[in-house]
Amino acid sequence: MNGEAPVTVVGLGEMGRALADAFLAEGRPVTVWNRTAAKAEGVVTRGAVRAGSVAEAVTASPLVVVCLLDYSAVRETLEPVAPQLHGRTVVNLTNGTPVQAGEMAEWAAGHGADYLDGGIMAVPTTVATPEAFILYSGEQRVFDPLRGTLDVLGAAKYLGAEVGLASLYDLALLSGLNLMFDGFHHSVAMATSQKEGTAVGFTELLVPWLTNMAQLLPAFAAEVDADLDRDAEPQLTQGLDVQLVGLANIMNASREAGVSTAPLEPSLAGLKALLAEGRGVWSAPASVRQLRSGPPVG
Ligand code: FVH
Repeated sequence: MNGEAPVTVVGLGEMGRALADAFLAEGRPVTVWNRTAAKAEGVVTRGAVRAGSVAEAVTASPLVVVCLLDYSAVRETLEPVAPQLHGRTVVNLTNGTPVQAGEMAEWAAGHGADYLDGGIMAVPTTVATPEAFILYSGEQRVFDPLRGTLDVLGAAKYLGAEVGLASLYDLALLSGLNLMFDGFHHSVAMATSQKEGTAVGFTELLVPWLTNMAQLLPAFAAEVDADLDRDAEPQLTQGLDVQLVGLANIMNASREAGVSTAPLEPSLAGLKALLAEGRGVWSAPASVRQLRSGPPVG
């Protein structure tokens, strides 16, 4: 596909508009459709063509990029135009689960369309900047010719043919982010429980602390891989007794400060489960194994 190949963007929410703008900025012919037509006004002013219907939108380009609220919205939008998708490629950047991605890929294949699933690791303001990257999965023969086009939105990272991989990694990355924010909220609640404490002053200490600690993650990750591959003995360990005393101190200090310990309860349950397995030390592989084998909650 060359630099002038047209592209259709279905969905002009915050993210869809950013995607359409990125293609427009590259000088590419862009056709757009959104359920609420008024949201197309800005991108149309900047050069996009507003399609009068979904059918008109998908037939305007060989590549149809979809970014809607969820997969139900995607199905609701694309099902009526399934025949028109034949011979085209759908790149679905809507947030969803690996199972939903698999079902969508099967549905697309059943209608003669190629399909890639994607996970956007960016916010609308960082689309098309060096900060943005987007995960893709699906058949490599579909991804390879589109890499240059998709790179316009943010570095295109191809994860493999298993179509659920992009959403799995997307959601796993978001899980890391959510838990980091939970930690931020809890630690700020503790630090600001004294009248001397300010969130800004505390965060000046938290950011370098977390940044330094994050440097350890690749070494932990290598031990997790070695454990999964060949049951290797981890070297990066700490006594469970030390961990439990440390966590009890954090929780007691939270209570003393009138701050909920709820965000810390899963950590406590994890350490207790390792103890129940007869382990004397904490290690990243043991914690990951334990989470992978634990009963699903909720
Ligand atoms: N915004 C972000 O920072 C994140 C970054 C990472 C990726 N996410 C995912 O991107 C998808 C879209 O998110 P968004 O930010 O564009 O969301 P909204 O601005 O709320 O726009 C939602 C669009 O979905 C359309 N829509 C909703 N329901 C339907 C439906 N039943 N049929 C057709 N279209 C539907 C909505 O249309 P309208 O309300 O304007 O008519 C918007 O186009 C999402 O998966 C994020 O998780 C964004």
